Amino acid sequence: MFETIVALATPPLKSALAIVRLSGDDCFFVVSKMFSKNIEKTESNKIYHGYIKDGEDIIDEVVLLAYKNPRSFTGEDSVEIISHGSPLIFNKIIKTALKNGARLATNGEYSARAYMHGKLNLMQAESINDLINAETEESKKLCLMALSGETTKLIEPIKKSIGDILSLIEVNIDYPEYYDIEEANNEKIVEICRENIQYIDKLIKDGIKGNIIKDGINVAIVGKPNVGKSSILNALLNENKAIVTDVKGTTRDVVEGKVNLSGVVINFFDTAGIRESSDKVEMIGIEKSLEKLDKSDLVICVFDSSNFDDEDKEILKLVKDKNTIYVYNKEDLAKEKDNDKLYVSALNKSIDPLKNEIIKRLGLSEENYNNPSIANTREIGILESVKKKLEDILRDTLANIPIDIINSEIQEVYLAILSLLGEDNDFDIAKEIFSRFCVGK
Ligand SMILES: Nc1nc2c(ncn2[C@@H]2O[C@H](COP(=O)(O)OP(=O)(O)OP(=O)(O)O)[C@@H](O)[C@H]2O)c(=O)[nH]1
Ligand SMILES: [Mg+2]
Repeated sequence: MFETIVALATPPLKSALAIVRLSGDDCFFVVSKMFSKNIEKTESNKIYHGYIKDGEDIIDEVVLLAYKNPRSFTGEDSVEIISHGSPLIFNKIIKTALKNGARLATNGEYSARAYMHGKLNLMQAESINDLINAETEESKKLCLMALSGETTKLIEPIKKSIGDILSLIEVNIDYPEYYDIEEANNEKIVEICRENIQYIDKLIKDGIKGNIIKDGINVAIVGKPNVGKSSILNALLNENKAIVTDVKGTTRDVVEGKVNLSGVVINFFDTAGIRESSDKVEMIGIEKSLEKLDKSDLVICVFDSSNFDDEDKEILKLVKDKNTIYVYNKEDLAKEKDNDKLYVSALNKSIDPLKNEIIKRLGLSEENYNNPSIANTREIGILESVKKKLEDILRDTLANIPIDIINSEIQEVYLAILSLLGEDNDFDIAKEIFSRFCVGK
């Protein structure tokens, strides 16, 4: 029995219209108690016009869309009430639905039900949340490919070949007397492992690129004091966001700003200048700089073109293991220039060489923007563990480990693939995923 749930599907703000959604086994019954028409006999999807009422009190004149199961988003009987967009009205509609037997939906419960009724697999359901959070057109496009099931198709060849080898081994273990069954010999397992490892490796690489398009990257701007880090942030954002002065140690707290470069959201973090200091506040700021430096995907390490000293050398040591772009600011003050170095002048807003270098470092191709990829962090994590398991199986098979041990390892791989799609009946993973959704979804 699926209880009838209710939630606001549109933002909780004043607007022209609002949509209140209901879904559940007795949804039409609940709605009929609060609508001017009885919709219980609705046999196919239908649009009604009428009044939402609390007893005899009319709350609003509405358009009501009734979806007869299974032809609804959730696969259950569902209703969308399109009312006027006043918070007084939609809150009253929700309260009346609760009074008549519905309960409030939890985060992502609509998508969870669509998943439980087989309307979406887990990868598709996850992409709904990603789609809602997409900040660029390019990111939206990738999420739509996932929602339409195109991304799922990338997993199918793995599922099929691992499933095939699994059943072959099981038949060989259970019915060793049937000689006409193709033997699951080691060479076959080795071949399938190798093929899948290679294929998954490409999926992971493409997925990481897709993930950059979908979620953007974090970039820390670091350097000694006064080299022009905050000026660079301001030039990149084209806005005077961070305070700029000629006093060393101006920036204390991390200042953030976002820019869309080539359809990728770049989150910049301007940090406090790093140097030996005894000032308590400045020291806390420097701690924060080091933290950001450590956690960023890319570091912009800034130097002053007119002065490079021991403090810069210390900073070079800090960034040496990071993915770093070295930038020489204050190009206008440079006495001589080196062809290999990247010069900018934040003061003159001459910052394009840095923007271009960031785009280059993203390493994205047309293919990454236009083809489906497994761009979700959870999904990439599963693929990485599957690849690792397949490498173990390959090693064990080559070492002639008994087939029943290999068999249980392959079973684990198969289960992991199912968990990608949410077909392993592990509703706990599903619960964790849906809890990140907003309520009306
Ligand atoms: N000539 C010149 N001056 C610049 C340039 N960029 C920044 N400055 C100046 O350098 C000084 C320091 O700039 P900031 O952006 O505050 O430097 P910062 O690295 O953020 O300094 P801290 O926050 O103290 O670590 C200011 O007086 C800026 O106007 C540039 O391209 N050319
Ligand atoms: Mg600063």
